[in-house]
Amino acid sequence: MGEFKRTLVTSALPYANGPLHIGHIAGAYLPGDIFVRYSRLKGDDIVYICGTDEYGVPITISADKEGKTPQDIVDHFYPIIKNSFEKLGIKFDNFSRTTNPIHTETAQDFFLKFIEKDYLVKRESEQWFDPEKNMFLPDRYVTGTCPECGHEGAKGDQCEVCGKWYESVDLKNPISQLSGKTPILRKTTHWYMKFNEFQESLKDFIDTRKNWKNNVINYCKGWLDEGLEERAVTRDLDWGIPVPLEEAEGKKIYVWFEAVLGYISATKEWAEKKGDPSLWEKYWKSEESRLIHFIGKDNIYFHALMFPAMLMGYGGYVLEDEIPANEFLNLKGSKLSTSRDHAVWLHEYLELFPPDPLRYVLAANAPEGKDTDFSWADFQSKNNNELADILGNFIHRTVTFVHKYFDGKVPARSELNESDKKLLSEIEKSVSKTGDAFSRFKVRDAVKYMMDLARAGNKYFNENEPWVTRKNDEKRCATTLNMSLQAIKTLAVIAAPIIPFTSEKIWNILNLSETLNWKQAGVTDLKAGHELNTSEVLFAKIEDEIIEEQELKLEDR
Ligand code: B3M
Ligand code: ZN
Repeated sequence: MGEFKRTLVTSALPYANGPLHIGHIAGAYLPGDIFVRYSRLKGDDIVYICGTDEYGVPITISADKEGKTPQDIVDHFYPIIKNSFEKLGIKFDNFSRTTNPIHTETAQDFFLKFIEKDYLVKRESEQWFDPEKNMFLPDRYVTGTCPECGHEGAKGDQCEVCGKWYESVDLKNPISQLSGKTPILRKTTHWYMKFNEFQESLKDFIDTRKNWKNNVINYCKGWLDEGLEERAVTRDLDWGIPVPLEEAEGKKIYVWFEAVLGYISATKEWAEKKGDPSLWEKYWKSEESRLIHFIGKDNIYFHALMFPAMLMGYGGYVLEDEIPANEFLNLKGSKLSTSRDHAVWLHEYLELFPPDPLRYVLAANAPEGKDTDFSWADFQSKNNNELADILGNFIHRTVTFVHKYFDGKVPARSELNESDKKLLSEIEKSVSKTGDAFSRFKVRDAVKYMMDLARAGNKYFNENEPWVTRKNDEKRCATTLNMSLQAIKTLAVIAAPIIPFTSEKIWNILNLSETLNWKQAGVTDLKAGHELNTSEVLFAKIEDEIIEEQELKLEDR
């Protein structure tokens, strides 16, 4: 990490208008959590921030549909979302809410600062209005044809297909989501952010982000080439953070303008909870601090252009060092959809299965370079054939052997043969390779390198046949088991960011006094005579009927 002393990691703030599904997890949360866990294991100074996004049209539309208030909606989903993250082991240092007062203060402060610095300008313009419902139709209250790529049924604020963020008045063939009719244009006043003034600084910013993924760089360059434009950052809406100006009665701050600031307010809240209210500034206002956003590809514009412009505009803030944006995870070949209920819901999964198999499967199949696909059949096969048959089996056979024939104590190591030495080198290699992959956000590679060590362990065990040498070469047998246990120790560490619950179990079986940490990876120092705890089943196989039930459930929807 070089020049940085500390790191602040964020994952996109999920809208509190529904539960989480596996698509959310694969894109913005699991990759973030894996990186943060790896960094924590190394002892880095790192803070992981998230929270629910509770304002804006996505929330009011859900409320309209359910006949509830927006407040009811967000109060209902906040604990559900928080609880699902916890159960899956996505471990934030603070999981906040954008309806908390500290966030209102932060957002209004930014707004006023931009007025003061003349980055916000008041303008009268025409906006879509639904005469039947007698209201303006901000953002997703209208759909239409994307002015950029021609996608039909594009949302009013942003196109899901090309990622473009536009003014909803630019949509072709607009339809009101409230009445289903064509809206009319009516005059209203809004405050516009002069994003065009950030064109050059953003270009320099993007040009100096050398390690960014191609997808992020390419999107940004495309938008910069088109030229940035002034954008309205207020809305005619009841639900939202009030524009802090007397003349702006009833106007609210646009949800994207304030939601990204939720990262800052959630860090402030974290610092307050720690009893050191100014601590947040060490992470946000220091060049020694590294800022990383984990997001899905649909949020690139807001994190790679809009938010940096806001941070530059305010002044004194650190800018993003990395934005590892992921592509999408599909479900059996088609896009996950909340409205069509085409999803595997996290809270439902967690009622039936332990967290680690899902973490493993989503990490092995992370949509890093392209969209990937989830299927229950693949889930079953990765659980049964990889986690249970390779990783679980290697650990279980080794530990039960030691309990059966060596009284549960680490057998002594004597002279090493070629095969032992090869295993030692596999252990070493796995540490540098997984470490490198984790630090570069390559969770697919990390999974593979971790599993390669488990495979090598099984192969080593088979080739050395301790069940034979037990009878004719006791020293060789003891060495084989000793070496296998050393490999297991390293496996526990390098697997921890991916499958933390299982790693803890393995660590517990090894009965080590130190807490699990990265320095222990590759250290083959389990002493002869050290007593192990008993083994337990690490991964239960999943039967066909269980998978069929899940498949049916999807089809029924
Ligand atoms: N809630 C959008 C989304 O879920 C939004 C992310 C905000 S991150 C500051 O795609
Ligand atoms: Zn488009």
